Amino acid sequence: MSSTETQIRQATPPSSPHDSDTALFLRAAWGQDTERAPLWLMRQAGRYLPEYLAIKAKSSFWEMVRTPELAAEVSLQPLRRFPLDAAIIFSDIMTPLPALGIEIAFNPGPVVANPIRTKAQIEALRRPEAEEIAPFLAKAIGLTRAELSARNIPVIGFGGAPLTLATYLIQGSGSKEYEDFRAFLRLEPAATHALLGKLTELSIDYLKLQIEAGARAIQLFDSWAGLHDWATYREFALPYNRAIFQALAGLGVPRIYLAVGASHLYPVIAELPCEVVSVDWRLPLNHIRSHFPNRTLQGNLDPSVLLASPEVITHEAHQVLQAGLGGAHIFNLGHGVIRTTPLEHVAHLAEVVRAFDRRS
Ligand code: 1CP
Repeated sequence: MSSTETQIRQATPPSSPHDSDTALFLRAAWGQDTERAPLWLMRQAGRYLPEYLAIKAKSSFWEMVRTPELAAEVSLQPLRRFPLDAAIIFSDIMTPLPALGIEIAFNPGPVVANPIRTKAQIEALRRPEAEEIAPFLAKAIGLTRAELSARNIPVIGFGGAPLTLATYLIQGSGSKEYEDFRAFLRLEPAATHALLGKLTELSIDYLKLQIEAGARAIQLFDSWAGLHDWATYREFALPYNRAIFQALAGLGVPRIYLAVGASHLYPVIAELPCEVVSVDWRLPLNHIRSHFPNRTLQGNLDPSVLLASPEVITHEAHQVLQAGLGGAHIFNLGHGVIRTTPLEHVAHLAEVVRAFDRRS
C-alpha cells in the first residue's frame, strides 16, 4: 500500500467505542504497514499445550467453553508462554448453535445429534434473544481483557461463517469432502437459504455481543468455503458473509475473513467488506496482494512447518515475512496449530517473527 493510501485510511478510522487502537495487531489490522508483523496463531489455545490438556482432563469441552473462568484461563495460557500480539477467546464456531435448539457434542470435533435434512427442521429452529445466545462468552471476554489490557494486547472474537456452520449441521459431523452437504445444496436450495438466513441473524447477534464485551477484532471462520466452486460460493456464501460484515461495519473493530483451500475463490471473496483476509499456505502472500489491494493480509505459514526443525522454521518464516512486505501483514499460520507441535518450536517462531524488521 502506498503511504498516501495509508494516510487516507489512518485519517478516517471508524468510530471506536474503545481506547484508541495503539496495539500493534490493531494498527496492522487497520491497514498500517507496521515496523514489525504482529503475531498470533490460529488455535493458539488448544491441545498442543500441556496446561490446556490438564484442564481438559477434568472438564468437558462444553464446560470449558461455558465456564467464563476456565475459558479465560485457556485463552490466556498461550500468552503466558509466548510473546503473542493478540489473544483469541477460547470458544468454538458451534457455540451459538444450541441457542437455536440444536444439540451438539464434541468428539473431539462437533457432532450434531440430529443432522438437519428437512425443511421442517429448519422452520422449527428458535430465534433466540441476543442475551441468551452466549452470556458466558461475554463474561469470558471481560475476564480475558482485564488480564491483558495492561499489556495492551487485544482480544479477538470470532464466529463461523453461515455456510461452514451449515456444513456441520447438514452433514452431521466432520467429513473429508462433505458430499451429503454438497448434494443437499443442489436438492434443497430454498431450505438451505432459509437455514443460512437464520444462521446469519444468529451470527450477527453473536459477534455483536462479543464486540460489546470488549473483543477488539472479529474473525469469521469459513473453514469449508474451499469445497465449493465460484457459482456455489457466490450463491450460498457471499451474500451471507457480506451481510454479517456489513452489520459489523462502523463498530470500531477490524473484520477478518478466513477461507481455507479457497484461493480459486479470491476474485469473489474480494467483494467482501472486510479489512483483513487470512490466507492459507498454498500461495505466497505477494501473489495474493493483487486480489486484495489496500487490505491487510494475515498468514500464512504452513502449520506443518512447526513440526520440522528450528532451521526450517527460520527459513520458511522468513519467506512468509518477505512475501508479506509491500502492505500490511499480520503473521499467522495458514490454519490452526497442529496438536503435536513442540512448544519450543512455537517459541522459536515467535523469536524469528519479532526479530524481523519490516523497515530495513
Ligand atoms: O478435544 C479438544 O480439546 C477440543 C478441540 C477443540 C478446540 C481446542 C475444538 C473442537 N474447538 C477448539 C477451540 C477452537 N475452535 C478455537 C479456540 C481458540 C483458538 O484458536 O485458540 C477456535 C477459533 C475454533 C474454531 C473452529 N472450530 C473452527 C474454525 C477454525 C478451523 O480450524 O478451521 C472449526 C472448523 C471448528 C470445529 C471444530 N471444533 C473442534 C474441532 C476439533 C473442530 C474441527 C473439526 C473438523 O475438522 O471438522
